[in-house]
Amino acid sequence: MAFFKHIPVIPYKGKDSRDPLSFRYYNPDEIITGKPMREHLKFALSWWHTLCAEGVDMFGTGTSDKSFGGTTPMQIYKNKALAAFELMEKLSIDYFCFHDRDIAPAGETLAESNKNLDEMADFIADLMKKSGKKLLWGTANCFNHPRYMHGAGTSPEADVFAYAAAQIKKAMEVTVRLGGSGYVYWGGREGYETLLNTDMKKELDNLGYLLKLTSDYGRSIGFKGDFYIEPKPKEPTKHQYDFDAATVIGFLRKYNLDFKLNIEANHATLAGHTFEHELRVAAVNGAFGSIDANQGDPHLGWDTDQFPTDVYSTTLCMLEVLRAGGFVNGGLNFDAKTRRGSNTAEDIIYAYIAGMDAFALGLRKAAQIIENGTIDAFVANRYASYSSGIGQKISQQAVTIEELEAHALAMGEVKPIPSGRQEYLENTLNGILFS
Ligand code: XUL
Ligand code: CO
Repeated sequence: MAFFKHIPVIPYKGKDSRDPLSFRYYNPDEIITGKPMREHLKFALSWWHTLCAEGVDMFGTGTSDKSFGGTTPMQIYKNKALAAFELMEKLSIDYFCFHDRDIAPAGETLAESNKNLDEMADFIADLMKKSGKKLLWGTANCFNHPRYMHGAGTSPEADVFAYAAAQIKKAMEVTVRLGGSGYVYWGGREGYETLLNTDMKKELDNLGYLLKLTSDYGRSIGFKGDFYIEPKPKEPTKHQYDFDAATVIGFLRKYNLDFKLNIEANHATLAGHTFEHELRVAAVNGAFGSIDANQGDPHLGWDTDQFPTDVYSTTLCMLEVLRAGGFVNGGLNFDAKTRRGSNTAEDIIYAYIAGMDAFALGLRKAAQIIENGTIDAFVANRYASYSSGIGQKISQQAVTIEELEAHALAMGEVKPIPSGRQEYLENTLNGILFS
């Protein structure tokens, strides 16, 4: 069964192509700095936006139908799966990501939901075998149902904690069964609205414990991939505990969790950071893992999950990825949806082409920035004072406070401090971007 019959397999036609159903920059098997583009980028389709989101917002109902011709719940979900694999084939996307409730309908009870999930996991496993497509990561949706209104691991109700643990256990099993290389925790409602009703310490301790219990369980059933927390500062709660990369790293250390981070562009900007800042914080802490690729709108203060088209941002992102050594178990998941008014099947295709080409161009440009070397050389030289003399001793952390004092007293005043050359560097970047 084909749902995108009129859409061909999207070919790479090069940068001068005027065919809107072609890639201009994404050439999956082309080698860039030693490996094929598809391995650098590891694009993933997000099941929830692509196969489930119908364009509902707080002012209106859906504008597109995602039942894919199905009439019963299981038929609808099977058709979603068929559509997902057709899309991945036509777009040359090698991976996908899902929440448990994206791939199978919730039942009346947890047991029934689990049964539906098992049936769909078998169905998807078969499609994976036939197509060679892979699971980048799985997760559990512990935020949508009313039972999670005060959180899952951070709920004041112990029964909710237990339900969430059981739901994550099952999602972990399905992720392992489908060979997932990652498991994501996005703390959907793990946060608070007012301190007046909140025991913050208990909530954080419980959240740490839920992550410990469920990730230990994942290891016990043979999960070899990475666990990730996906930071987000707000939305739906006023204050989410996983605020940003730095906050999450502190949390992981406190609760002794061996996790990495899944950095999302729009969450970074909601936290008042750039995307590349969050990636750098993850990398310098050994926690760079995976990416939710999208972009926000600077004029709207919420998580708009737009397909990423800002090449300046994709370039700086891919520069961080290359410098971090590339993806291991992670990849670029398009946690992005078409605008409510872009409601046709073609719009989904155009959106993925736009996002994939923006990242493919970003990768090409990031590789050029490294090859060009001007920016790296500038940075290395900027810190050259730490390579000899007193600076070298500081770098080696082998200096006494008295030695530093003697050095400062003897110098009189520090010699003129070199410029940071920000504008020159920004122009250097533009020179590479627009060459
Ligand atoms: C929500 C969000 C989620 C996570 C997975 O903002 O980003 O879709 O990526 O739960
Ligand atoms: Co996300």
